Amino acid sequence: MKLTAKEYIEIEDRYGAHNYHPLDVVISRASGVWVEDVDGNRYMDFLAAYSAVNQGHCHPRIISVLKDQADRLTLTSRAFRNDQWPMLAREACELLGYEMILPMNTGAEAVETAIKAVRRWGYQVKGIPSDRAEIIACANNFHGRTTTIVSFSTEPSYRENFGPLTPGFKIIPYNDSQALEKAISPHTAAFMVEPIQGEGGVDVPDEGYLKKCFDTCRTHNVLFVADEIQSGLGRTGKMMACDHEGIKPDMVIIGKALSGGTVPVSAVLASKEILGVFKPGDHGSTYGGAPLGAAVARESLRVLVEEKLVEKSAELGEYLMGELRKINSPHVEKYRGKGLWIGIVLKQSAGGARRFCEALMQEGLLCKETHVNIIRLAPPLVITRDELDWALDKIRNVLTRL
Ligand code: IF1
Repeated sequence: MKLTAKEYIEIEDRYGAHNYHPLDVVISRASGVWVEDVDGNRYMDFLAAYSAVNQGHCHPRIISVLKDQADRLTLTSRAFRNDQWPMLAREACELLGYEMILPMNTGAEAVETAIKAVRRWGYQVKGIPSDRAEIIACANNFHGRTTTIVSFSTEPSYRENFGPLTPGFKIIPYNDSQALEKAISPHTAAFMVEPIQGEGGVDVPDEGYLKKCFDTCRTHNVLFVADEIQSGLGRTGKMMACDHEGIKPDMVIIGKALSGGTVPVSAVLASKEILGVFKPGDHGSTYGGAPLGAAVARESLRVLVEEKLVEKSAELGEYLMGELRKINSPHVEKYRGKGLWIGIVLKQSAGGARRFCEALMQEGLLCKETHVNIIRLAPPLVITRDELDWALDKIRNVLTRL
């Protein structure tokens, strides 16, 4: 039964918990960079579901594999084996250059997996006294919403009244490699960092920051763990954001675009020494490594590579940044980002980013504010130059007219 947007919104607000404050657009279909609402209005998606649809909405090749696998085999549990997970395991390890991979579903589950792995590595390999392992994370991080992960969030609303919180985490300022050097102790198992902070407002650290942290971790036998759930898989113009600094993390966490916006698939990749800490039965999940997700993830990675989406992100991202920087707007403090991932930092006098996102929605462009005064731009990597020019017109319009 087809309802009006207003009716959908009323029903959602009546029955759905209000853990979000979404824009009032009710989307019913999508393809590529375009989405359509229930009233037939078309919008260009400049959020890409927080980089989960890098391959574009409903990519034909990915959907076709999803349908085909769904008709054949969706779930075996890991009590038995299946013919999709081993192939994804090999293809992902070869593509990203790791010995071993552990599959999960959501990003948070993969981050939790990483926490368990580095702690156990700390006790069993590094020799940290039992229950004393520490993990260092950065202020303004975002790594997920579980109670353990929010235990090291610095965003009050993500953690208050969710206690008692999990101990064993130390917070240092982002983009300060000296702070890492000072924070490391003999009990430090790992340093977990987003190569670019997404929720932090597409906060790009100084050139060399990640390399310095990586070297410091090496010196002190601390694992360098990169959360590339949002920054990875082409978003910044490299396959992994850490590639910009030529470093290979001891452990990398991926998710979102790994399954091209269909079913949740996430994973942790590392050496045999690190992932070898898990013995049969120590860890897992019902859908982790399921054939449906594995088949879709295999195709999502193939599309990324064969359609050269990483190169496109670099080339079109550079073009986008160049064009944005030509806009003479009284509201913009600065633009920052890498590849097709850009944050427009507005001045305090601009009155917050939400009203700009609402104005952009009126112009047919969907994007999301973060941290009050930052507009986040992250279109699917399949965007064409013409579509980018269309979006630039809207952005130019709003940034100069509002
Ligand atoms: C929300 C943003 C928030 C992530 C990184 C792990 C996860 C995420 C670097 C967890 C997820 C999503 C979650 C969603 C909004 C969005 C988000 F950063 F992308 F903008 F919240 F901060 N590491 N980010 O970005 O992955 O469990 O969600 O699969 O929770 O509001 P997940």
